[in-house]
Amino acid sequence: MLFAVQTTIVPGETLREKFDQLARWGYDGVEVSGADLLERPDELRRVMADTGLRVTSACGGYHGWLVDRNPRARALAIAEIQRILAVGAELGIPGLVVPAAYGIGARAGLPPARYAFTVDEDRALLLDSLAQVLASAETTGGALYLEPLNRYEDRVLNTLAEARAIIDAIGHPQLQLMPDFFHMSIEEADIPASLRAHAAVIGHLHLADSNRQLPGEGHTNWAAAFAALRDIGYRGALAIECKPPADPQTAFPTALRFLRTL
Ligand code: LER
Ligand code: MN
Repeated sequence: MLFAVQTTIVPGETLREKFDQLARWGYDGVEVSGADLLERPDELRRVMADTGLRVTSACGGYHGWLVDRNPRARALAIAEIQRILAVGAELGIPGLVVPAAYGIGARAGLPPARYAFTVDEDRALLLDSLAQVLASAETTGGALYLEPLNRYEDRVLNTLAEARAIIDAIGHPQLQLMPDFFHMSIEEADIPASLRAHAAVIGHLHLADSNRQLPGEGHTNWAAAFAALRDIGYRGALAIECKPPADPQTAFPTALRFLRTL
């Protein structure tokens, strides 16, 4: 397993400072923003070559969403995601993390909540967007890691099972599942059981504890979760995406030591 950290939560002004910092702490890799691939691919290529750190993935960093009621915003998301995958494939970055949508509505579920959308319409938009992205990804290469978010951040995909249904409906090897432990701590009844159930399509993972702090700082049962990952033979990357710690110089090395004990 490769342990990575998102650049957004690592101290440093430049990509190089962040990569150097992660290498000093002993992490295996980095999750960059999709914006790095769109806006500074040459700088990223140089930093990757100089530090030897693996870029395990990109996450976000484009405009609009795959499910967006504004057609121009959805078209922009599709075009930028296609471009990120193409540049990523050139740089040897395996894939991009994409939620269906972020921050454009919740599915809180308690009465008397009412919604100005239907799940079927959202699902149709998602299937159409993914088909367009995958059509170009077949030529360029690069995987799409589909990420369910908790009900307060995304109204479309909240559970691994909901994302799996989309992945199965499309049935494309470049479309894979991206479980995030923070979202799972809200939405999954049994995290290890869900990881086992969807093992066949997991391409990447996000790490944060139940309170979105570093792994080891909340009440997630990490021993049980990693037992499941070991049992399913997961050999990919796990990228930390959490609230920036108050004391990064101590907290990030402590979290890595904790993860390695698992
Ligand atoms: C947002 O909560 C999140 O988990 C990100 O990974 C969205 O892609
Ligand atoms: Mn995430």
